[in-house]
Amino acid sequence: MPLYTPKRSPHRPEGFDGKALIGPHRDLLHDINRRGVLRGAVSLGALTLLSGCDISNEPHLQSVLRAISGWNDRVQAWLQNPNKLAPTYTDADVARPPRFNAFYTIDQVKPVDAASWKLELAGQIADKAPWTKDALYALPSETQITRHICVEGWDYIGKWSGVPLRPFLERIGADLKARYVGFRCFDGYYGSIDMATALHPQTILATHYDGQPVENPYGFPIRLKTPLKLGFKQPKWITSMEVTNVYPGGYWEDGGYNWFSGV
Ligand SMILES: Nc1nc2c(c(=O)[nH]1)N[C@H]1C(S)=C(S)[C@@H](COP(=O)(O)O)O[C@H]1N2
Ligand SMILES: [Mo]
Repeated sequence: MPLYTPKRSPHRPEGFDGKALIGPHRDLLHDINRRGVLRGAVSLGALTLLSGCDISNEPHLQSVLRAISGWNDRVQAWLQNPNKLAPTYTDADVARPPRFNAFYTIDQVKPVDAASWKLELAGQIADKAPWTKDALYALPSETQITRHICVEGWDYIGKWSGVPLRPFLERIGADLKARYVGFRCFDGYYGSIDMATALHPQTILATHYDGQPVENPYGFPIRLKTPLKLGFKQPKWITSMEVTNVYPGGYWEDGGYNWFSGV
């Protein structure tokens, strides 16, 4: 028995007719592909696959496309910036509480036991000793107020604090020339990012939201936070981290979605 019941299936719904549906959205899709930030054609099928969007639900589909298109615009703006820093916002913009999402509903979220929880390390890392929550929470921390964007067609501004990934990788003796950093999660979710994103100053292992420890539905005790990637690239309730040259894939990516999904 799986622990969690997926709220959507990584398969095309029966009777999927991409051509008929694409009509009214042709311009938006064309726009997204022309700007090409997603690196590879975005098809309506891929979008519905990821978002679990009911493709007969036109308003929803439209909002998904708009969210991606808007995100593309912002990404373009960052690319003009030599430091490639994502925009940051003010305290007044912060959503309280944050908005929950997972591949199952919030009532199915299982508690992580703080005392027995450990961050396991694997792959091209010199010091693979596991980390306790207290040891991680004691490391120097940085705060960012950035926008979280989910391909389902919504976003919010959040205030996340935590351990910047780069100095953490250096500290544990990770091979910074490896290609991927992969994560496994308490709920069976998994994901991976490219090393450039892992080393970016706005990529952190978030321990706090709005000054309080990250609450359970949002990934206690640590979750990845980076404004350079879409929401699904930011695993919550991380239990292990691996540095590797072997493509680790991800929960949605293995269902056919764009792995890069970011800057
Ligand atoms: N472990 C785990 N991490 C996950 C997910 C998940 O289902 N399980 N969903 C992802 C998606 S699609 C989004 S949009 C964000 C939502 O993060 P939030 O609940 O903090 O807003 O978590 C991401 N990380
Ligand atoms: Mo998401």
